[in-house]
Amino acid sequence: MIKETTAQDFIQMEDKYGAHNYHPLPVVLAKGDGVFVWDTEGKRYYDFLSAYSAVNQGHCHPRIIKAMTAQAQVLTLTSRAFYNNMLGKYEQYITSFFGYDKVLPINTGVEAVETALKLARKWAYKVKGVPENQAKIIFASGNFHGRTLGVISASVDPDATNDFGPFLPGIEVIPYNDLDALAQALKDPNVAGFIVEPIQGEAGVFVPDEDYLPKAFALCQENNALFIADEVQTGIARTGKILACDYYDIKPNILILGKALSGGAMPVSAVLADDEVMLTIKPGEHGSTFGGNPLACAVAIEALEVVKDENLAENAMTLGNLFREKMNELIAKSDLVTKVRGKGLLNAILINDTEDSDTAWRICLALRDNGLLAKPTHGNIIRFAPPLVMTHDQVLECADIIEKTILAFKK
Ligand code: IF1
Repeated sequence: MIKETTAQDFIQMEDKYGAHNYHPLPVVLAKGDGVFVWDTEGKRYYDFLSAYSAVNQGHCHPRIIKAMTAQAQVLTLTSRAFYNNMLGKYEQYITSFFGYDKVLPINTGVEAVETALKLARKWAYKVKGVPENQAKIIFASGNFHGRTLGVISASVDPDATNDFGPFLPGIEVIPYNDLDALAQALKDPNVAGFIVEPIQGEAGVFVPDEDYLPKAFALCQENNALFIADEVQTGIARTGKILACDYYDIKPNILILGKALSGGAMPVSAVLADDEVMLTIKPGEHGSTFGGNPLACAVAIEALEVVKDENLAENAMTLGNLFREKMNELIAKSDLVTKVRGKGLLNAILINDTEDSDTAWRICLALRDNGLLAKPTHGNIIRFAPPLVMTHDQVLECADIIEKTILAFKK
């Protein structure tokens, strides 16, 4: 009799054969469809993490999978050594979709961030006239832009930086949501740009003051510095608009996208900019083997078409308001939850405990038992970010699950 591989077996295999660079919630998933995922025992859960906003369109969206499997049987990768019949079509589509002259296609979010930083430096030397190797880039404290040595050089999180030094020079970190600090930093004529998340996801879904982003954008314009928006997590309809920057009518000089650009089917990221910035990089100065591969082009076009056709931004806006309304009702009933914050369907609740407590973790274990998967971003903050294809009734059902779990929870 062949022994059935149990969930515990899968966990032990990962422990034995995989790097220990994560601490996953103990659940082993085997299937995803829309807002649901199923574990190896067939138990169904609402996915309230959406792979950190990569499956905004829902797990295994049929249109995206159809486009992917069709292209996969024809041509997946040519490398950029040659032209192909998908890249130009995708480039025309995505630059028109977001309103930019050009796109530099890449793969993961952090590669897109690194690409944006290289573009900003190149522009600083070639256009702004910053002296060689003197370019500076301003980051916001509490940022999360990925895991490469370049971007962790701007991190203030010890877990992201300990024992990974030395770090990249030419970086200045200022407080998030602080316009005076930005104005002061921009006085340096060698500043190439300011990179910022419209909402800081990993930091705990920090929504800045309403005037922060528009005034930050204006300060950058006044000081001839590039405003660089990292919308890897907030983009693609997550916050109730196609881009979080759309709330403020600002067009970033450099726009960074990832995650849901593929609907979670495969790594697809992109950097968009107008010619003055984008054409500073010449042939042979930057690239990637898989950047803009035909399979990614087919997937990304369909993923964006789904966002448009299914009105996912409007849905995220409406259901996000409903979700925060229900969380505020819960806050009135429980002293365990003290605040809810977010925009659209990127939200988080604050738990009444210290950042180093395991309360939020234990609440997520209880939520798992009640059929909803979420993960803390810190010991006292739980992020709630379901796929944007949720229905009104499903949001109400999930709010009930969260309320039931919180009210029954013993610290
Ligand atoms: C993990 C965090 C979220 C991002 C923003 C760039 C990237 C990310 C605003 C890099 C990636 C992911 C990474 C993922 C968990 C998740 C995350 F917890 F790590 F911080 F969402 F908040 N800019 N965020 O959020 O994109 O290279 O990963 O494609 O497990 O590290 P990537």
